[in-house]
Amino acid sequence: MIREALQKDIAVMQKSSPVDLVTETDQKVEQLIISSIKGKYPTHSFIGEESVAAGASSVLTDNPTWIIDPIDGTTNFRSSRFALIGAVFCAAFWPQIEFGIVYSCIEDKMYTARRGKGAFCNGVPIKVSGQQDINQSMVLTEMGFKNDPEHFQTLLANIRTILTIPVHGIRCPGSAAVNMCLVACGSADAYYHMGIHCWDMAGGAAIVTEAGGVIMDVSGGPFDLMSRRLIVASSRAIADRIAKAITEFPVGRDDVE
Ligand code: LIP
Repeated sequence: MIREALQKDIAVMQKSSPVDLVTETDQKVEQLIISSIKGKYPTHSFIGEESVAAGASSVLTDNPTWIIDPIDGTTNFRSSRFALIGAVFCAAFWPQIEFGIVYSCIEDKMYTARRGKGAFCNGVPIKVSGQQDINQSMVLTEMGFKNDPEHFQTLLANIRTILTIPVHGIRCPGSAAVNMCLVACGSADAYYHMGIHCWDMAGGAAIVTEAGGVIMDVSGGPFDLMSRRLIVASSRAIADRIAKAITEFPVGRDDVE
């Protein structure tokens, strides 16, 4: 559906800000995923990006829950048919993430992982680079959260701090889920972000963990799916170094309604 939509004009609607966009395709893909799963598992719960935008709850309960981002990288999708666009879904069987799926649909790469069973790209096992040295690392992050001068100041200061460690480079590819998969398959060594949501992180969290990566909160504490912030890395040494380098800014939580 996403690939087909790219052949046509894409009408974009703004949600909370100019960096928070939705298209008809986001909504259709989410409906398709939810209705397919509901047919098989009628009692399960769902947290979907577009359903939450329309008023549904984003509180994770102890019912088996599917967390869905129909298009992760909507800005890439609408603006330039930029190559990295992911469709994400994962199943969270509280308090654990049971499996994650991220489909990078332009590249036609299907990343999958199941707890304790490894991570794969198009069926081939993947693993993180194992890089331990921050000076040799490629770091990913993203620029968009909200249009707020104070937020931008901290965000840019963090990028400057990381660059001057120094690292090999910083990239902002535009899809949180695909970024996590790039770390999972060793194309990048770390990714940090504040201001994303549980649906951006859940599928990739399963994949990067099963690929041997480290996932933690930006404070250096344990990863919290509802916290809207994370660091993933090829090693604890790199994750800890990034946590030490960056300054936090408030982003709120997904489970506060
Ligand atoms: C997007 C993320 C991206 C981030 C955007 C947004 P969406 O998710 O994947 O990395 O920079 O602000 O959160 O909204 O396209 O699902």
